[in-house]
Parts: sequence; C-alpha cells; structure tokens
Amino acid sequence: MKPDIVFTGKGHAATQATLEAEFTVHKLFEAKDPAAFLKERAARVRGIASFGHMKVDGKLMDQLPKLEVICNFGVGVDQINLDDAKARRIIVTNTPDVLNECVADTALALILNTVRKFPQSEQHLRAGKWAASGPYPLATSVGGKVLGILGLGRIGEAIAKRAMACGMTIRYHNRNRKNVPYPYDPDPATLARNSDVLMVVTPGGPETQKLVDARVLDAVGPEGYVCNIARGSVIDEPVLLRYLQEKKIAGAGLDVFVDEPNVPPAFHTLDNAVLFPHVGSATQETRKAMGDLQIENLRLHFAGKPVRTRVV
Ligand code: 8YV
Repeated sequence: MKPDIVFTGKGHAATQATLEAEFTVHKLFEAKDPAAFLKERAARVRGIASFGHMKVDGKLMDQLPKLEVICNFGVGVDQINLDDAKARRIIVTNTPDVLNECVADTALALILNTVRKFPQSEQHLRAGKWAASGPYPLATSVGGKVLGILGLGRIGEAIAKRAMACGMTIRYHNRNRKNVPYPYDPDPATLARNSDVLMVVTPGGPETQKLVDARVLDAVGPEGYVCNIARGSVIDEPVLLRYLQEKKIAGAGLDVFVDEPNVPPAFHTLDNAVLFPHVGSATQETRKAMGDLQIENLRLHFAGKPVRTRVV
C-alpha cells in the first residue's frame, strides 16, 4: 500500500513525478472545493509534500487527522505554522544546505547588479542610447564597501565569502551573537547605519515581519543599498517603494516580494531597483538536490525511520 500524501502546489516536475510514482498523491492546489476534497481523503492522508506559498496551518492540519509529516520543498518554512504542527506532534522537514551556494550566488549578483547598475546599463545599450546619447552614467564601486548581513546563517556565511572576494568587508546582526570574525551590531538599524549594502537573509514568518521598516531604511540612507534574498515580508514593501521613489535610499536589489508572483507595478518603473523573480535557488542542480532531500525525508518517515532534516 502506497502512503497517501497531499501536494499543496505545482512544483519541481521531476520531484513531483518521483513522488507520484511512490505515493498516492492528492493535488489540493487543483481542488475546486478544498474542504470537500480534504474531507473525502481525511481518513487516508498521512503526509503533505509542501510546494510554494499555500498556507499549511492548524486549520488544514485539523482537516487531516491522520497527518504525521509535512515535508517542505525549500529551506524557508514560513508558510507552515510550526507551533500548530508541534502542538499536534506533526513532523516538519525542510531542505537546508543544498541550496546555500546557489542562493549566495544570487545574492552576490544582486549586490553587483544593484550597485553597479549592470541591468540598467545593458538596457541603455539595447535601447540604442549608447550610440545616440553617449556612455551610461558612472556607477558606484563594490570593492572597499561594507556589507551588512542581517541574518548570518549558513547562507549568510556563503554570501560573506563571495563579497570578501570582491573586496567588501562584512558586519552582521543576528538575534544571538556568533563566534565569527565579523563585527556584530546590536540591532538592524545600527547594522544599516554601519553598512553600505544591507543584505537581508533572515527567515520569514511573524518574528521577522517588517523587521526592515522606515527606521532601518532611514539608517540605510541616501548613499546606501538594500538587497533582499530572504522573504518579501521582512521588509515593509510600501515603505521601501516610497523610499526608492523619493531616493531616500540609493537602490535596492530584490529577489523576493510580499505577494509573489505579483510585484507592485510601481517597482517596474524604478531605475534604482534590480528585480529578480525569486530565482535564489533556481538552477537544475539545486532544485534537484532540494527535491531529493524532500523525497528522502518522506521515504524515511514512511519506512519508520527518523527524517534527515527535521525542523520541528
Ligand atoms: C525556493 C526558497 O524558491 O528554499 C527556499 O526557502 O525560497 C527557494 O529556494 C522555493 O522554496 C521553491 O518553492
């Protein structure tokens, strides 16, 4: 008997194909009437393979009384209510580490593109402006600048390594000070004030909601840049937009947004923002590695063994 699991979104195709071969899969994200869909399957579903943004909270968990395990595709589990899972003794897993290098590459690209304005300068060429009206205006150097990492975990460390190769120096803020060679700042605003580029790498979720607010953006200042590789929720998005429009900060590089894939159209017209469509981990190799870890966790659990990357 194959265990029954629910998919919460359309995700990495090869991973979903493997899961469909090994499990009896129920695609909640395609259900017209989710409540009826879950009720029909309540007695059988023992697992959730979580993909994308669909909320996995106590309400959903209670509709699946036989639920034992939620295995997420992704390191960030902010769409899953961990307290609700814990209270119901439901195991939650994620896909850490396998994506660190790829996400750090994206973060470095955000820094370089935002500060050096490479996408805007390319646009200048493509629009025929180089020949018609001359070279693209001078940008700002990355070397010699200070990168402030808000949330120095394993991804943050991989970003620090890359930024140092470009001649940047590193500072950081975490809730708890770490045993690392970088100077520590006691709060996000101080970190922003002491940095040229503030890189947001914290987890998402209620604890970091709008952690980067007007006060922190004031500390970034008109010469400073903000990059976000974490979650859109960590920055107060309407305030960020206004600060970019009013040039209260020099620029922003954003891979994540509050209501993905919907990016407020006002961002599209900004010359001082570089916008990526959440491509932090989006390579064939990394997505396969993330899927393999998600599959391994589900296999281990249903073989009666401990999962490999447990969050709660
Ligand atoms: C993925 C991510 O885009 O791992 C995460 O937390 O945000 C990204 O790697 C996402 O998980 C894919 O749905």
